Amino acid sequence: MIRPSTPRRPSRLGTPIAASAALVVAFGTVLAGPTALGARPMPPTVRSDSLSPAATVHEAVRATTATLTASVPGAEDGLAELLASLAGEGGLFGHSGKLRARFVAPTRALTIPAVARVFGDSAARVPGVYTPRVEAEQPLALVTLVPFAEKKRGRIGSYRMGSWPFERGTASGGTYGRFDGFIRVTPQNQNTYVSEHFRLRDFLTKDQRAVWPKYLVLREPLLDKLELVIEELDRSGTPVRHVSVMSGFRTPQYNDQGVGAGGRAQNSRHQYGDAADVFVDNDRNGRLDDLNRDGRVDTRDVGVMVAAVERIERRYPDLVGGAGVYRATSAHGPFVHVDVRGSRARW
Ligand SMILES: [Ca+2]
Ligand SMILES: [Ca+2]
Ligand SMILES: [Zn+2]
Repeated sequence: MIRPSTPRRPSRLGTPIAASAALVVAFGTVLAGPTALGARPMPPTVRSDSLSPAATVHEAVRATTATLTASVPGAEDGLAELLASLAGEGGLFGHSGKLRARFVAPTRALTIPAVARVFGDSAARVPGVYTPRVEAEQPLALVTLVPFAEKKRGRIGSYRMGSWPFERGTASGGTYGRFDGFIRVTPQNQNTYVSEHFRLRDFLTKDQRAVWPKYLVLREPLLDKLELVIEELDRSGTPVRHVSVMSGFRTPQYNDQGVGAGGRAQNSRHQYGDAADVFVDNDRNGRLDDLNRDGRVDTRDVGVMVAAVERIERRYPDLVGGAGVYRATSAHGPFVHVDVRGSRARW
C-alpha cells in the first residue's frame, strides 16, 4: 500500500511512529463506558484475521504504519505528535516495560485528524477504556479521559471531588497545576490492569463506595516507578508477589478531611494522581511483610522499600520524587509513600 514515493523520515519518526501505530491497531474495542453512551466500536483498520495467530504488536505496527502513511495525508506528523504526547521518556510501556495502559485527553492527541480517522471519531470524543483487538505480546489499554471541565461545582455527576488548589488560585505551579482530565471508572472497567501489578480500582479514593461511575486521576510515571521498585526488590533478594495500595488518588474533598497535625498534607500529591501509599503484602494479611526477616514488622521493613526507591531514582532521574516512611498506628501497619513530583523529597 505504500507508494514508492512515500518519504521516509526514520530519524525523526523511527521509534515513535512504530509505537504509536501499535495503539492505532490495538484499540478497536470499547470495553465499557462508550457503549453505554451509544458509541459504536470503530471498524478495524487492520483486521485481526489478516495477522498471523502469533501476531505481535510489532507486526501490527508495521502493517498499520504502512496503511496510514499510504492513505492519510499528514499521518506521519499526526502519529509522531500522538506518540510524543503518550510515550514519555520511558517509551510506550515505560522504563519498566510493564505499563498496561496509557491515558489520553480527548482534546490532545486523539483529535489529530489522521488518528481520529483510524480510531474512529468516538475514541477521540467518548471517554472510556479501549482494549486490544489484535493478539499482542504485551497487552495495552487506551484510556480516553474525561475533560477537567466536566467537573461542575465540585462534582462530576453525583461523584464529589471538591476543588484543587490551582482552581482557588494557590499552589498552581509546575506539577501542582492543571492536569489533563479524569479516568471514568465503572464497575465494568475497574479491574483493568494499568500495569503488571496494579488495576484501576487500586487507586480509587476510598469513599462514596455506592456512587458510580467514580473518577480518578492517575499518572503513568507513578505506575512505572512502582513497577521498577518491585523489580528492584525482586532483584535484590526480596521477592514481591503483591503490593497493596493503601491510598492512591485522593479527591481534594476527601484529602481535606484528613488535613492536620500528623495527618495529610494540605496540598498532597495524592490529589494529582502521582502518589501512592503502599506496602509489600505477599501473604495478603493487609499489613506489611517482614521484609528484612528479623521477626518484626516495623519501619525497618519500610526502609527496605525506600532503599529500592533510592536505587530506582538514581537510575531514572525523570522518576524522582518523594519517599516517606510511616510507622504503624492503630488504624494501619507501616507503609511507604512514593510519588513522582519531579524533585527529591524525603521524610
Ligand atoms: Ca503481610
Ligand atoms: Ca522486619
Ligand atoms: Zn502518601
